Amino acid sequence: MLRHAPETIYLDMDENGWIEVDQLINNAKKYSNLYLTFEIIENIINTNDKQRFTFNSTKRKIRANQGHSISIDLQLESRVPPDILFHGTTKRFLDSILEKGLKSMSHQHVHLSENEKTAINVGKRRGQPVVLIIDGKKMYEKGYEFFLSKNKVWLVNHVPPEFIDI
Ligand code: HQG
Repeated sequence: MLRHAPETIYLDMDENGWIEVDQLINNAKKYSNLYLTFEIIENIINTNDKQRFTFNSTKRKIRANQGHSISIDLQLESRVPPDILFHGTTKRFLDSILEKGLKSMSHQHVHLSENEKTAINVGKRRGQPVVLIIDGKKMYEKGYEFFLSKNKVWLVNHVPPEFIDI
């Protein structure tokens, strides 16, 4: 609901992905039978394994840190990426990726990580994992923009094949 389909429970998401916590609590109960309280939400934010969500400074609003499929502006500043980044995928996508590059597919961005372990886990979700090594340094030098989400996922719009190694 915070990343893909806020309309399913009639959430008013602003252009930066924020939703009023009170509305989330009320609408979750009314339209989805999901029981939430402020304490439950706070607990999720603090303990979520990938730190997917965050409060604004007043704790009256909540949003996902990244991973949206809907078009919102996280207002991230572009950053200098590490020289090497990783992307986890699976074998059956390889031919297409090596031909067309990494595309954002169902998400707003291509998701990259600083460590290989994360990429292995991401790839495992889809079958036998394959880890792609991305030349962040060369991409940056060529003018590609990189963003770092609050939960440390590197985001980029596209990775052309010439920057990808297996
Ligand atoms: C692949 C989860 C064919 C790409 C994870 C991936 C992640 C191509 C899939 C986060 C392609 C897209 C994102 C091309 C890319 N041809 N296949 N040209 N370009 N692909 O779900 O990175 O739990 O949109 O390799 O842990 O798998 O939701 O991206 O396999 O961090 O927080 O197409 O989602 O995080 O899949 O996953 P996705 P992803 P959360």
